[in-house]
Amino acid sequence: MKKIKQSWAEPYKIKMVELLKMTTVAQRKKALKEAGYNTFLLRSEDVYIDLLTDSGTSAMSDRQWAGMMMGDEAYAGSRNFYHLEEVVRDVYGYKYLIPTHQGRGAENILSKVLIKKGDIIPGNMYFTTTRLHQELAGGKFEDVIIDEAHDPENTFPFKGNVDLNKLKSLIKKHGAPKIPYVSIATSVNMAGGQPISMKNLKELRALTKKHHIRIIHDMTRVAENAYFIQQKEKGYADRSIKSIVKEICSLTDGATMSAKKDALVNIGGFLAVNDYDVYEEARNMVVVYEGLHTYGGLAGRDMEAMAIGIKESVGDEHIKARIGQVIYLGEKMMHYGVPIVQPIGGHGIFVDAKKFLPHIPQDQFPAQTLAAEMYLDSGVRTMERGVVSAGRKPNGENYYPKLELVRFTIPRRVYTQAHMDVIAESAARVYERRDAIKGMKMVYEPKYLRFFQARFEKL
Ligand code: PLI
Repeated sequence: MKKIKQSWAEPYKIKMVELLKMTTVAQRKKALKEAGYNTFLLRSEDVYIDLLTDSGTSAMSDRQWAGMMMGDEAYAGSRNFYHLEEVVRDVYGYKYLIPTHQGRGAENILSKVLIKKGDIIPGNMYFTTTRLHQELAGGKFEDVIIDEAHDPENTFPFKGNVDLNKLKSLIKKHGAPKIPYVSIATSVNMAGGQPISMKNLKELRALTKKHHIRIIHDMTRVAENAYFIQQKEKGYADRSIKSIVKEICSLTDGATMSAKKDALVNIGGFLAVNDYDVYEEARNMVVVYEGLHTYGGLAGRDMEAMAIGIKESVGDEHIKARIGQVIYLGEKMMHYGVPIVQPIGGHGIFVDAKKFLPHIPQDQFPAQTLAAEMYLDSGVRTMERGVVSAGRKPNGENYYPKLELVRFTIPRRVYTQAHMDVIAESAARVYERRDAIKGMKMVYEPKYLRFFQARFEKL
């Protein structure tokens, strides 16, 4: 008998729906012009399928909503804080917890606590807010990700890995005391949601231990990284996502978390560390920037939803369906010949805009242009992850990243497979008419994180 394949499917059913507005091409043309061709400046009402980000856009479960009703809104010592602390210890294993309003709140505090002027912070590719906080604290980020990560067509399964030789040269050049920590992201966002392997992380732990350098983990998408380890790394096929997540965390000294991604909440984040001294200083600082250390800018109900979301986020069936949907979209786009970053990553499909629009030079913003064209075609909102996102160096020069990508980010538990079909077909239509697409010029550039608010005009 022929073996019939077993498809993945969502481990939930839909209890409530949000109706979407359909728009015409003429309406989208107008909306796009008003938004300065920046998809961040569109009104969400004018968007049909919103793939801008997976941050804060996931659907909460009925249990999380029930948790919201159990918020203890005391100024100090909220019950929900203690629940969250217990869950963070159980699921991730970090000792001390400081809640923050979102990930960058934790990055700000951590950078201020650990970085001194002139310090070097090596990491497996930059992330926008993370690097900016490191720079604002007086540090300099140095990319030590493996070269494969900068090549969209390289299919190495762990493109989030650290090149240990690059790190060794940095230690040699600057000396370990100048390196307060190595900044390690699981599921490297800017590389296309690419995972780091457990083997690489273990080797990194051994090297950093030798030099007394901390590893700080950007654990925003740690469960998604764990899925790739389970699927692709030798010795992990029979391990649960939960146990892999805990093992990853155990190889690091502390973490910043944007709970708006993996942890399935609309707002929230935290800093978690094992070192009491770091905790003490961060706890002191959180009251300046975020709020008391038992709420850190969050309502009690937000902390409760986060605690429940963290538990759901490490479910094997949840992650299998979550990444199954991303892979479904990616394979469909590849079927139409659309050039995407490979292997398919955890939180979205990253289209290679340099390859999609080879006639548009990087300083005419191919990825920004393509994101605008996608919206025009179908009302699907995507995001630029290229030269605009990369921004400028502290000396004012532009960063020119090798990767010039458009991110089709999939919110968790929000869209259906039929939506994925519509998205892939729209990308295919834009690809068909790619030769006629012209680039853009930037007409307004904000000082910080320019991709959020920059404005463009068509050439
Ligand atoms: O958006 P925040 O402040 O909660 O978190 C910042 C942040 C830190 N690290 C990583 C890897 C992120 O992806 C991240 C935020 N990402 C956004 C907003 C995104 O659209 O990918």
